[in-house]
Amino acid sequence: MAEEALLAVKSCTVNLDVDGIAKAVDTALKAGNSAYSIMMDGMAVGMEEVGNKYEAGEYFLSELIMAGETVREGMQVLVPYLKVENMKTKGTVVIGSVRGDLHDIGKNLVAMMLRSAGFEVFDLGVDVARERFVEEAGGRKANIVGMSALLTTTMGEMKEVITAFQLAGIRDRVKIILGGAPVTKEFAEKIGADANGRDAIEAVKICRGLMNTLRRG
Ligand code: B1M
Repeated sequence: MAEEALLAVKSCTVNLDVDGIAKAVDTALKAGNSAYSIMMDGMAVGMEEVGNKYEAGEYFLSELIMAGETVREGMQVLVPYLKVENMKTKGTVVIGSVRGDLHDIGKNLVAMMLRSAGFEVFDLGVDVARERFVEEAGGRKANIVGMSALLTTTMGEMKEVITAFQLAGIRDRVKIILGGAPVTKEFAEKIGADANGRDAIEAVKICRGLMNTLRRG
């Protein structure tokens, strides 16, 4: 029953059923699936298939856009189920998709998970200029800056953002975590980031760890 309901969420995503996904997500919750599992094993797995169809020439840009809308609808249903652990803020995170990158589903997922883990999150959205990362992180006294990139062509911008923090003289004040499908641990190390998160769960674990290093340091 629970497994079947997850499959229905996945199939709504693959079939771009923007009108049906809210009901499918609700059914999956009632069948006992966690909000996180519905996101990862339902919608994210469906997205993977959408990507494959796009690569195979079966889907085009309009279908990718619809898939994004479908997941957004599904996520709305899940927001109240991602409970905040307790009221005390674990730390402040400024997060965004880097300049040139319009992908935000994974970044939104990370932001949602961080919020539900008790972090205060300022989501700058997509196509975020390096200067804005610096301004917002400085102004909001952020502990952590999170950058997301889904394109091999926008990964390079992550290095530029780090350089902008160095030039502004505040690189030492923040920890920087990267994420997104093409980003690797090696790349993160090479460009001088503090960490790379493979998925939203790992991102939360890393941010907790980074907060501990900041407290100790
Ligand atoms: Co585009 N797209 N897309 N796309 N798109 C990909 C990424 C692509 C792999 C598809 C493909 O060819 N198979 C390909 C990139 C190829 C490459 O660079 N190697 C691609 C392309 C080429 C493009 C365009 C160039 C297409 C065109 O215009 N011809 C264009 C570029 C636009 C731009 O950004 N400038 C484009 C546009 C779009 C849409 C806007 C239409 C839409 C995005 C809608 C939206 O986000 N609101 C879209 C979509 C939907 C996809 C796919 C199908 C799905 C991405 C997704 O949401 N995945 C994608 C193919 C794929 O990934 N299978 C594809 C689900 C999501 C949960 O996973 O984002 O990886 P992900 O996030 C994960 C982790 O990566 C990690 O945690 C998340 C949860 O586990 N993570 C972090 C992410 N950010 C993190 C930050 C962290 C830590 C972890 O810390 C800060």
